[in-house]
Amino acid sequence: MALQASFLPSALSVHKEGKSSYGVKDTAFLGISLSDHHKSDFTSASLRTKRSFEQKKLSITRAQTTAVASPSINRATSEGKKTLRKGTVVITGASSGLGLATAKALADTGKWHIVMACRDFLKAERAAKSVGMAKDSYTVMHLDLASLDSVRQFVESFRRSDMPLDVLVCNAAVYFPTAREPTFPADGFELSVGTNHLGHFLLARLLLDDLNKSDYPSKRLVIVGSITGNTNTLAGNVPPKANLGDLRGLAGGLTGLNSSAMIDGEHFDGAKAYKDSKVCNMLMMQEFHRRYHEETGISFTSLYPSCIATTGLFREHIPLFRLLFPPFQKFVTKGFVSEAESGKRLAQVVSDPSLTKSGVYWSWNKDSASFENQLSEEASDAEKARKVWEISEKLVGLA
Ligand code: NDP
Ligand code: PMR
Repeated sequence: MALQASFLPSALSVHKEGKSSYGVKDTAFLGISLSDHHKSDFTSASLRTKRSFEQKKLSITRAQTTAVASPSINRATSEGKKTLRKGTVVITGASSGLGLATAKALADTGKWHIVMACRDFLKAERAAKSVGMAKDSYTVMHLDLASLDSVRQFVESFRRSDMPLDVLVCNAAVYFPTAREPTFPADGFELSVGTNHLGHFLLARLLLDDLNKSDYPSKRLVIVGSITGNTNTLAGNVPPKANLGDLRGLAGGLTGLNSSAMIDGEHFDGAKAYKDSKVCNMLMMQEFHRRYHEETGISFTSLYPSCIATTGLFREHIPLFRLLFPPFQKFVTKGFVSEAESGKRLAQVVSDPSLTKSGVYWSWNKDSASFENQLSEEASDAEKARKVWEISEKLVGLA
């Protein structure tokens, strides 16, 4: 055990005698247990007039925005033909990895204003600068998805900014593969499902109205999914596998007190909690589609951008994993994709006129061509989606 405490990470820990598997990981290194657009010139009949955008500072929430040029622009070509104003996209977790690369890809088109909805204001500002995003192409606004209050305050701040909402991208996520015990932030939900699923669920539900009001030709809600939540794939069969079970833990509030911290009511497993949260993300995308697509015309989509093995998602993993995971994905599974390429893929789902179909889980083949992928049985279970929706509504205070 001394080894374990000193340099062996918990993911490599062996079963303690006489103890249940609680806090003991089956997933060791690489899953082998060692103990065992944009149609640029859309014309729009109803173009918004240019709005001024005030700089706001909310002292309580630290919600901050930087002064930016108005995202709403009407252009007139030399022939007098009106062209599309800039779209406004909110991207959660745009301070690193996929979110940042997507923000950069969209900013580079000059056709999008990016609201970087991030928990660390300074980090997001620095990140935007480090990738060379033009100052007037983005606004940083504070959002901590682990806090329902923060989600509500973000929505208020966003509304006060008077920007339209054309696309919302639920991208942020946390992953705690080596955690031996669950963490419970203010609202009391286990941190990974709380952040990745419940925070986004509340955000998307609250912003649905705003999205619906947009006069943009293609309004979209994109919820980032993953292959590891889909057990119809090899990657999804690396233990621990996603499984929401009968949702008894979720129904119990994921508090770890009188109920489990896990959706299926079983012992805590950080890697499984992440994968379960991705199943929720993909189920919610489809449930949004079933409930709102016809009525609103909003496209609800999810995607697996391929394995971006270099991102901050793996920051809590053991150093050996972080060292070997990128070459493993590059040369063995060949599922690797660079952050820049993944950003282009998500940017397509945000803005490409050919990817407007709703209810789709997008993936890309080896030639970087997008295709409609199949979700696993559980991730496409409509009855489960309805139940997750209803329980989640109660947990976040919407029902
Ligand atoms: P990163 O860790 O690089 O990015 C995650 C982002 O989420 C960061 O900006 C982080 O902020 C933010 N975040 C975390 N917690 C919160 C919170 N409480 N409130 C607001 N923002 C938060 O990981 P990736 O870019 O890899 O992950 C992005 C998405 O891609 C995730 O949904 C992930 O599931 C998905 N994905 C990733 C794959 C991969 O191979 N990497 C493969 C398939 C899907 P901060 O910078 O402050 O830490
Ligand atoms: Mg996985 C085609 C094979 C493939 C792909 C595309 C991925 C993607 N992985 C594949 C295979 C394997 N992986 C195999 C055979 C193993 C066992 C050696 C393996 C292991 C593994 C581990 C330990 N893979 C992982 C981990 C993680 O900790 C990552 C994870 O599950 O995070 C939740 C991960 C991933 N593999 C992927 C992708 C995309 C991930 C990151 C997961 C995500 O973002 O959802």
